[in-house]
Amino acid sequence: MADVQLKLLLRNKDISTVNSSDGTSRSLGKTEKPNRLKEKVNGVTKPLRKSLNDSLEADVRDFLVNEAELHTYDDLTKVNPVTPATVLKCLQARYSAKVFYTHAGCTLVALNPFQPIPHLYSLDVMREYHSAPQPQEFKPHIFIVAEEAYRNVQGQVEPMNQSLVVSGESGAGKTWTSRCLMKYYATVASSSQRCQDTAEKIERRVLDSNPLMEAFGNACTLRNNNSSRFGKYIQLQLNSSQLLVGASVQTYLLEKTRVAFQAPNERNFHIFYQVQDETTCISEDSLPETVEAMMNLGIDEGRQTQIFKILAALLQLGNVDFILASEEAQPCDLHEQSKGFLQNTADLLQVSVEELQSSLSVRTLRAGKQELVKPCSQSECGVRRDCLAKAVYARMSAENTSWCNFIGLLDVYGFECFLLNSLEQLCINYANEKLQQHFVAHYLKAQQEEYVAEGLQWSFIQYQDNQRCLDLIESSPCSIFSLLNEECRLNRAWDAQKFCVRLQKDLSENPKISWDRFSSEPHFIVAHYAGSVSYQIQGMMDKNQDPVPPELIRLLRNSHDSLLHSLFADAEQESEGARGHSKALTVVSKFKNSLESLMKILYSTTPHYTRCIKPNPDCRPLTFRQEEVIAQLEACGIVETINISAAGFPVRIPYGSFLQRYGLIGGERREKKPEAIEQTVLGSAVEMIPSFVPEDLRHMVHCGRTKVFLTHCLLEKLEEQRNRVRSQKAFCIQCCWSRYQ
Ligand code: AD9
Ligand code: MG
Repeated sequence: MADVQLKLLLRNKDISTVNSSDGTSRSLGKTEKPNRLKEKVNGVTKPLRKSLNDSLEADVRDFLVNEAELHTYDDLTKVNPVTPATVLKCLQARYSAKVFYTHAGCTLVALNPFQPIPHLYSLDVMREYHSAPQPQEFKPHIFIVAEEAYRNVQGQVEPMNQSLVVSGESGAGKTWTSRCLMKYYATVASSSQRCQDTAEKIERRVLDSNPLMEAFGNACTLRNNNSSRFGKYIQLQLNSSQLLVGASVQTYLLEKTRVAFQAPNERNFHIFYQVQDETTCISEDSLPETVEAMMNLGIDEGRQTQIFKILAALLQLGNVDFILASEEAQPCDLHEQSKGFLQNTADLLQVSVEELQSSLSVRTLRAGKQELVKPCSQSECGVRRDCLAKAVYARMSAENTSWCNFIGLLDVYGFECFLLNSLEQLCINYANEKLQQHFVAHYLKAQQEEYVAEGLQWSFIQYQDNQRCLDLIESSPCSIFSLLNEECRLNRAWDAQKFCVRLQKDLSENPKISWDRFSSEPHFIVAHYAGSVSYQIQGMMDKNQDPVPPELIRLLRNSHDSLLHSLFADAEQESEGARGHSKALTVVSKFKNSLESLMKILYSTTPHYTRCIKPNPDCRPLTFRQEEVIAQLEACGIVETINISAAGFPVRIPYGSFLQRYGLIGGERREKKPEAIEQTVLGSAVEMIPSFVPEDLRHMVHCGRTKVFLTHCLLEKLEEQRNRVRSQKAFCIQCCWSRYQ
C-alpha cells in the first residue's frame, strides 16, 4: 500500500496594499477583490495572475479533458487535472449551456442565472428528486443537497442533525437558495394525513418567516436590491416521521447602523418604506405580505400595531435635529421643525416628551452619591438620537429561540473587502475564517475517504489550516479582540495611533498581521485565507462598545408601551453605565460568543456546503466574467480545496489511458488503444509504472485500485519525456528517409 503524504504549504498572499511605481501604496479599491489586484511595474499595470488563458493552454491536456465536453462535467473534482483555470473553464462552459449547478466534491457550486428559470424549481422537479431512489444520479441541483440532508436526518442508527451552509458574496444567491430549500422542505416534509390546519400552519409559518425577516433585515444596496444585512441560522425541526413540526431562527450581527445612516444610493431596511406606503425596490415585498406573514406567525393585531407604531416613531425620530443652545452651558435646542417630530416620537413610543428631549441632550454623571448633569454637544445629541433608533430597532428585530433534532440552514454574509473596512468587516471575515476552518476539516475528511477507497493510505503531515489567523483575531490573552476589549474596559480616551503601536508590539510575532506603513490613517492588515484585508483602526473602540446611554435605557423602560418596556427590561448590561464593569459585553465578545455556539452546532451536525457565485457584478443575466468568478472561487474556499487536492495527487489517470499515452516512455514500442490494454494492464501496470518514472520522482506517483495518482510536477515531466521520445522517433524516421533519397 502506498503511503501518501500531503504537505501543504501556506500560501503567502499579503496583497492588501499595492505598491505603485511612485513608492506609495494604496488600499484595495471598492470593486477590487483581494485576488483581482494588479501590480504596477514601471507604470504599466499587469495582472498579477498568469493570464488565465495561458495557464489553460498549459493545463488542459486534451487527453485528460476534452474541452468540447467540459460542460458535461457534473463534478469539478473530475476535471482532470484540477486547477483553478480548468475549473473556471468548466464552470463557464456549463453556464453558457445554462447549467447552473455543479458539484465540487462535497460542495455544490451554484451560479446565479440572474433570470427566472421556473422549470428548474417547479413542484414536479421537487417531487422527482424527492422520490428518486438515488437523487445523486440526477443532474446537480440544490434539491440533491436538500434531499440528502433530509434522508440523513433520520440516520440509520440514530438521528443525525444536518446543516446546510450557504455562502457567497453579496448578490450571489444565498437568500434565494435558502428560500428554495425552505420551499423544498415545506413541500416534501408536509403530510396530507396530518390535521390539515396544523400542517398548513407549520409549513406556512416556515415560508412566512422569509418575507418578515427580509422586511426587517434586508435593504436595497449597490450590490443587491434585496441584500440581507444580517446572518441567519434557521432550524427546521422534523419529527420521527420526517414531518416538519417547527422552526426557529437565530440571527447574527444585524447591520443596525443602517437605521441611522445609509451610503449614497443605498436605502434603509425595507420595512420603513413599507410602513410609509412607498413602493419598495423589490416588487414582491410589500406591507400586506408582511402583515399576512405576521398573522401566520402568530403575531396578533395588537402586537402588530405596537410594532408599526415603534417603526413610525423611528421614522419620526430620524427628522429630529438639534441646534446650538442660545445660551452657553445650556442643553442644545431643538430645530424649530423638529419640535413636532419629537412630539410625535414621544407619543408613538409612549414616553414623556420632556424626558425624551433631555435624555437626548443631557448626560448624567455620577460622582459618588452625587449626580451631575452635563449638556451634550450638538454632535453628541445626533449620536444619541441615532443610538436610540439603532437600539430599539435591533431589540425589536431579534427574537431567538432554539432546540434540537433539526435541519439547519445557514445564510451567512460572505467574505468582505471594501475600500474602507472596519469592525463590521473584521467580524464578518472572522466568521468566514471560522466557517472555512470547518469546511476544510470536512473536505479533508472526504478526500481521505477517496484515497482509502482507492487503497491508498492517507497520512498527512504539516497540514496548516487557518488557525494562526483565528488566533490573531480571537485568542486570549493576546489578540486583536482581546486588546480591543481591554481598551474598552480601561475606558480611557481612544487613540488609534497608540492602539496600532500596541498591536505592533503585542502581535507582531503572528505572521498573519502586517501594517500599512504608507497609509496616513492607522491600519492593520490581516492575511485571511481568502486574501488580505486592511482594517481602519479609527472608530473601532466606539463600535466595539456600542454603548446605549443609561438615560435612554431608563427612558425606554419607563415607556407605557408594554412591548418597548419588555424589550429593555434586562438592558442594563448594554448601557454605558456598565462600562468598566466586567459584565459589560462588547460587540466582539457578543459576536464571538454567538459564533462559538453556532460552530458548536455545526460541528455536531453533518454539513452540506453550497457556494453561490455571482457571475458578474452588474446582475446581468447569463453573463460570465472570468476574473469575477475566480476571485469568488478563491474567497469561498473552492480554490483552497483545489490547492489541498493539488498538494496531494490531483492528476488521476485510469491505467488504460496512462499506458496508452506514456507506454512508449516505458519501452512500449507503440501507444496502444486503451481497450487493447484493458485486459492486461491491471496486473502489469503497477509493476511497469515505476520503470516510466525516474527513481527520484517515484514519490510523485501512486497506484490506486483503478487509477494512477500523479502530482502536476510529474505530469509535466512525463509530458516532456513523451515529447522527447516522439521527436527522437521522428528524427530517426527522417534519417531513414533521407538515406533512401
Ligand atoms: V446578500 O449577501 O443578502 O446582499 P444574496 O443573499 O447572496 O445577497 P440573493 O439571494 O438576494 O443574494 O440574490 C440576488 C438576486 O439574484 C435575487 O434577487 C434574484 O433576482 C437572483 N437570483 C439568485 N439566485 C437565483 C436563481 N437560482 N435563479 C434566478 C436568482 N435568480
Ligand atoms: Mg441575502
